[in-house]
Amino acid sequence: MAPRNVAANASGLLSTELASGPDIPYYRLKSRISVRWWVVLTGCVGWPDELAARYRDLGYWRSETLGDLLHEWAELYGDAIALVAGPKRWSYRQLDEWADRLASGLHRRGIRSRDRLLVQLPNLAEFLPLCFALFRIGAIPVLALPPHRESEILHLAGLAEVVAYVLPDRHAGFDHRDLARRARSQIPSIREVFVIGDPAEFTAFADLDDDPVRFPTPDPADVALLLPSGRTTNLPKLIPRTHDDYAYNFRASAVVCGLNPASRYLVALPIAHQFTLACPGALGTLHAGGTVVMAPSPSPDDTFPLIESERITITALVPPLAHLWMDMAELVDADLSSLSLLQVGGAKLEREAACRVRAVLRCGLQQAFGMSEGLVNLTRLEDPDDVINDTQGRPISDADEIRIVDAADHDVAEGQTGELLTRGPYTVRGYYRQKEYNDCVFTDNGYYRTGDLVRQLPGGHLVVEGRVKDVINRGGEKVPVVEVENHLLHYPSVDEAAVIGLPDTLMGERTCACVVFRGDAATLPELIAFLRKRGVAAFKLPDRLELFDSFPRTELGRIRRERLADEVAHRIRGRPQQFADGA
Ligand code: J2J
Repeated sequence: MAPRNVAANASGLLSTELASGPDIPYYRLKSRISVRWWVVLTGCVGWPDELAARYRDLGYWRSETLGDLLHEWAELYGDAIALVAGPKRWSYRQLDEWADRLASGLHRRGIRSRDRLLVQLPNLAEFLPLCFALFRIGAIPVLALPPHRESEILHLAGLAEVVAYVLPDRHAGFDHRDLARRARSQIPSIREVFVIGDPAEFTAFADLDDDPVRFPTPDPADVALLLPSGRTTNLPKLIPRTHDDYAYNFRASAVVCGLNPASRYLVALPIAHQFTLACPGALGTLHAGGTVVMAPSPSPDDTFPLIESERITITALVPPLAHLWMDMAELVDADLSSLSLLQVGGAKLEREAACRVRAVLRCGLQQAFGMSEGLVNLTRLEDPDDVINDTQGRPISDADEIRIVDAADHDVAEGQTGELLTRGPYTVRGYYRQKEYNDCVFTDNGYYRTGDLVRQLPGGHLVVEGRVKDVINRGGEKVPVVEVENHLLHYPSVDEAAVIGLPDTLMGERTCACVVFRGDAATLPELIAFLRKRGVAAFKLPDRLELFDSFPRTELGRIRRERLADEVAHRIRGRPQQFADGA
């Protein structure tokens, strides 16, 4: 099979539901129960005091801030190379100084503690010092992904009331400054736009440089960053991650992956994604004293030469990219011998592909099943082959609590499939500014409802069997169906729209827009052009269009999506598969 267009598309990964409710000081609403609400960043939910104390006593949380951690690493690892991007390299000390100078420069431009900044950067060196500079000030990066467009950007910027937007001039053929113009005209809180490259009328990122000053250390229990979630069916919600919890997330992941100063991690997927940033990702590698190497894209054209020249030892991919790498490795003569571990996650890696990884790429495989909300499951380096091939790993922390429940929230019998609920020292207790939604997605005793259907093997490993949430997992990129449907409904002749997932050998799932038109039907290219114009990210565009006269509905009027999927499957059996990208 020819895996076309995968590298171009598999560079996002996330999404979710429209902002609701004002900035409510939750600690007032819930103060009767023993929950700590951060007074500092309003709209966030903390861990109960007793639990927070326990996590501290047991050493999961070390009361460190992410900004100070880089100082520590600079002390420990000094002149060792921390970061490589293109021909440039930075030692730990240089990275530390860069972050300090940037923090001063940002502060001079008015960035203060608890300010939120929308950071939308591809795999550029600047990403890391920028995040550390913000961590030091106590300002909070909101990490958008490079493929996000107007739809997500305006939503995230408005939801977090960001004061600034940091972006590249152009990336992947797209001029991000146009996006900045629209964001600045529509989001009144945006005061500054910092551009890496040609700034046009905005401020050049390169000018953010000033003599270092020390900032008051933020509270380690406070929010360090906000990540968009792929959990919900509409526009992204934001996940608050604290210094304490995030540090533990990448520390524990680095231990499971056996990272050490000789580790050389290739950032192939977008660095802004939780998998690439902290599982163990770039931050886990820095924690271990290793080297982080930026790849401009995950395509073999960019990554294979880097693996060879930089002697990469570990990297992370989503399944469609793992397929692409294997296909290419069989075709070209690339020296990938330094690679000792390939992590594959974001979507399920089928057994056949898992077996092929080791045979073709001649490296170890680790299956990863994580979520930006927290919980990370990894297979262990020492697990038997069958466990690595057939499971999506087990929790990285002995403090991770999981339950597998039926529709009535009762624990299923051992080995049975049910929805995975989880809580622990690095799993959030609530989305940012989402009081009502939080009441649905978190149980009264703080478990996060993942929406994933899993079963657990006696050794603790989980097998992902499906999902209950209405999100399509398109090769690791999460397509929120309601958001896309709402955009489709704006097309003049669309009467009704339902987006469903179709099974696909390469991507796991692809998207199909089922549409009832009034009057003239549009073609798929016409709908795609329309969605693009509305600022919908490329990975959310439908792969296929199917026309209906009307939708099957329940007595309550809800669309029967499973019937639609059956009908489309029936139609496909009658004619060859034809997706928008020609696959
Ligand atoms: C099946 N589904 C999977 C897998 C994720 C670390 C950190 C974040 C993510 C991530 C990640 C899956 N098999 N192996 O993968 O390793 C689906 C689940 C999950 C959702 C989270 C990692 N790995 N998923 O993917 O926030 O449905 O984080 O709830 O983007 O991806 O998506 P996201």
